[in-house]
Amino acid sequence: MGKTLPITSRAKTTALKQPKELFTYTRDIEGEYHYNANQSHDHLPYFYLPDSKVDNRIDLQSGFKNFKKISEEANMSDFEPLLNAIMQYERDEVEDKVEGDIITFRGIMTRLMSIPYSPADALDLVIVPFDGQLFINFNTEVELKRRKEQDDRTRQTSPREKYEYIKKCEYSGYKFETIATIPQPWKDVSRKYIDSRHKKPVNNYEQFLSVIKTGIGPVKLVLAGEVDCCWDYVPERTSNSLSHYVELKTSKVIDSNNQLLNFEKKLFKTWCQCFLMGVGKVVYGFRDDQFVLRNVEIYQTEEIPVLIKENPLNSLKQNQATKVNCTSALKWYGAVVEWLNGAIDKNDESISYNLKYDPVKKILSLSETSQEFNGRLRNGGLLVEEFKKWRDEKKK
Ligand code: 0WD
Ligand code: CA
Repeated sequence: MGKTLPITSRAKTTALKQPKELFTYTRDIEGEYHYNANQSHDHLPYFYLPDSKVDNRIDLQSGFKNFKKISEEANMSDFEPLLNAIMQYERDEVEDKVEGDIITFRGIMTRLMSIPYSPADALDLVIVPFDGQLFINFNTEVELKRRKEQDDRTRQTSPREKYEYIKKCEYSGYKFETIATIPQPWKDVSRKYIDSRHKKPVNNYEQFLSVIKTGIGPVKLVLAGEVDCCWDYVPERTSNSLSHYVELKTSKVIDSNNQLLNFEKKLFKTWCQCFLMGVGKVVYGFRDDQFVLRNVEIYQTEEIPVLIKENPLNSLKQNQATKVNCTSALKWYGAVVEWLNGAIDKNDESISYNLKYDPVKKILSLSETSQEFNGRLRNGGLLVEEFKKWRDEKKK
């Protein structure tokens, strides 16, 4: 039996809980995960990029050939470390299991939230009910295949220079992270480190992950997401640390109305990403066609909806149809989360679900799946035996 939700659905209210950090974990340069309990904020980088550095015309493509890049496969099989981290948190820090109706990655909720404004992007998720909670991940096999096909298509249909340009755009985002952050607070970092940052090899293995609790309407969520860096300091009560976090982004300098509208779409997605986790600030590095960093702009997450709303280009008739609206996106998100929460029996562990967004029909559909996602370790696998055993023992 299938259930559907049209993308025109909106919740009536958008009562939101302020997100709070529960705990953090990290991935190191070898791809190993560490649950570091209280010390893990030591691994959170700090933002440091004075204007005088930007004036030096930093090259965001240098070192491209030496990019230490994690494979999509490895990056996607990362549900297990989250479960391990939850297990350690439950064992070492709290008496009970972590509270929440839905447990997933922030990136997945960002994708769901932005569907009405990216209606051409398909999405395939897997939902596994277990122990009164819904665990949600990408349907990794489908998602990996889609990404690979997309990459092959670009490679085959565009000239080699164009393909390389696209790859360099991706690289420049990680390069910006490397040149805009320092590993410790400024007072603890040597001048030498700061002055040679532009030569540091770039990788996307290292991640600092924050696991937070939040809620919309009656539904409680636990979300895990990557945090790029810290603005100033991590407060003593680390549950209040989210507003001190920063999301780093790069984009092309804006020099036409069309580019501005494009940027606004990106800014909207970034807002979803940060808003969902309570990340306080966004820093955009703007680069030119030669990948030279030209200027840097800082946004407070909470001011972004206003900026988007007040953009004069939006009142032009031809732009009305595609106009992004943060409040409406939030109401859509509320509708999706409430629908999922009501449609699935969280205690019936015999059924797993597929949640698909179909870009042709423009609906979200939920269907029971015969595939075994519960307990499978490989692609698409979600819950692992150790986690299930841990929770089962807790119940006794
Ligand atoms: O299927 C899985 N098991 C999933 C794993 C689903 C969702 C996430 N993850 C893992 C990935 O390692 C992901 O990188 O968790 C990490 C963080 O999750 P998230 O914060 O929920 O992811 P998202 O919000 O989509 O992206 C945050 C950052 C990105 O920053 P930008 O500025 O590009 O939004 O995570 C990084 C990237 O820095 N990231 C990746 N790094 C390497 N390979 C990838 C990727 N494919 N995707 C995102
Ligand atoms: Ca980023």
